[in-house]
Amino acid sequence: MEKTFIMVKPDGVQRNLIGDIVNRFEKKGFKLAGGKLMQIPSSLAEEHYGEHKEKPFFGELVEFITSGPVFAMVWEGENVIATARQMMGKTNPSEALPGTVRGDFGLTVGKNVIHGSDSPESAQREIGLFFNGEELLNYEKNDQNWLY
Ligand code: DAT
Ligand code: MG
Repeated sequence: MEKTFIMVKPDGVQRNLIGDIVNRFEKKGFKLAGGKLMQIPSSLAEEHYGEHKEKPFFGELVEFITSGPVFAMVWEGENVIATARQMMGKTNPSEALPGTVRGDFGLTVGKNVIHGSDSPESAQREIGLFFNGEELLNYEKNDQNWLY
């Protein structure tokens, strides 16, 4: 089953949004494979956001994502990568629709509450950066027969 990397950013943790965000993915029917509260070291932040190294906002981005604890998660389910991006809303919260995480909770692109992998390649890469094998659980869930 497809997996994706989702992270509540430092602003979301400080604003008590972990529960709401986890709740959305749970209720949708996705399965939590792993999750942890962590403070990201600069080296990991720079690698995670490597594709943006040349952008003018790179320094700010790394500073922000390392500024406090994040809640990192792996969610599993059919089409979870693309569906999670829809549930997050557009990168700039001013363009994100109501009903999405960024549309409901964000105001500015610099503090947009949530990260989610944008493709199967980034999902695999990001899950590998943040989680080791033992931290990801493979288990049965009773709701699955009602979802698939
Ligand atoms: P996303 O997080 O939707 O995948 P992205 O990969 O293009 O968006 O950018 C990564 C993060 O960088 C984004 O969540 C917020 C920040 N960012 C993007 N564009 C920005 C900009 N123009 N100014 C400031 N920060 C920006
Ligand atoms: Mg991105």
